[in-house]
Amino acid sequence: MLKGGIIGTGFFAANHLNGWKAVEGAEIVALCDLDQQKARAAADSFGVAHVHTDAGGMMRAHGLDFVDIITTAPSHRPLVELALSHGAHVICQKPFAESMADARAMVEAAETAGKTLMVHENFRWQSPVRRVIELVRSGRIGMPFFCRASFRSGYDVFSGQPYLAEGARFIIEDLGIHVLDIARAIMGDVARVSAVTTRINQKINGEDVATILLTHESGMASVVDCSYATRRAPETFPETLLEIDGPKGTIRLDAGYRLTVQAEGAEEVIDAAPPLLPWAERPWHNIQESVVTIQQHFTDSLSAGTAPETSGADNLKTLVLVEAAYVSAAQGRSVATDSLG
Ligand code: NAD
Ligand code: 89Y
Repeated sequence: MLKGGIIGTGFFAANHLNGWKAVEGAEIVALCDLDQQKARAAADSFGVAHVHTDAGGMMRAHGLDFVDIITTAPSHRPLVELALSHGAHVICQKPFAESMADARAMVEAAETAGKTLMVHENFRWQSPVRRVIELVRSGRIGMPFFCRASFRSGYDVFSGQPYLAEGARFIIEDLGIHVLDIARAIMGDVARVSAVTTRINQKINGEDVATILLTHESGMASVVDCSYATRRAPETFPETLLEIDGPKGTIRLDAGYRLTVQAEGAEEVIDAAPPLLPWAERPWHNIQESVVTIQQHFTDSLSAGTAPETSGADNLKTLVLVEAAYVSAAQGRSVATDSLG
């Protein structure tokens, strides 16, 4: 049984704590938050024996195999480097870093330490999305030549996560990052990015609408469109809708997790709704289930000594799309991903 410690017991941490209880092969033995009351409340709710306010102190006290970092991006680099210096493997929430330089430094530090560093990039692990990824990888529609990955909602994310209203950057960095990662998982790595952004909600500082065109290394294209300013019914938060065309057919993931595969003259319609886990709550259950799946993948990767799919090194290729989208939107031009270092 791998022994883990959590750093950060804020808004999203209960999902991680519920998730770890379901994971085979790992357990959480200690929690840490700068705010002792929050850490204590989480420890009481989830039966975790040890509470800390200092991450280094937690690591010295418990000889942890791994650390699960559930803080916002500004603290990721110091905490990841601290965990690696204590010989722990790391799973770290997205967005991995505020800059490519910090992200690369963390990946290099993990390589030097010989430890696993994985990013909690969970949307590609949502079971409906995973079904689509596996269908594409199985060759069912042939080599895809087009993907649309779309996340459009009017859901109020600011009451649970007030920091999302404060930053100069919002939807690409917070949410688009997941949708860009899904496009990569389906269509492969990306050579060029073009983006148009706007802010509809004047009470926030960042952009809440982004329309992004990706040119993949294969030469094929994806459109990634995201909005938190879209009032429509049904409200699809937090579903990513997908449409992928290949030479042999089309795969669509529509609202309500309705998955349609039309290939070689036949049509299959599948109810791909994620299970509602006992502790989960609609509409978050889709995200909540993927937390368990990604944590199990991290644990299995550690046990097998293999690199996780959403490793830190892999995530650099998603993070660069975020950076490229902001540069493109600011400068009104398409941006080559390899021009960003
Ligand atoms: P939050 O601000 O509610 O909680 C973060 C907690 O970390 C706070 O309690 C804070 O005191 C603590 N903290 C910060 N620095 C610390 C340090 N050095 N030592 C110990 N504790 C420290 O944030 P949140 O809403 O829980 O989000 C955390 C991260 O999870 C964000 O990066 C967010 O983008 C991400 N998130 C991911 C998903 C997903 O589906 N993957 C969903 C929601 C949020
Ligand atoms: O922070 C975001 C995430 O990762 O998933 C949804 C979210 O909570 C709000 O956009």
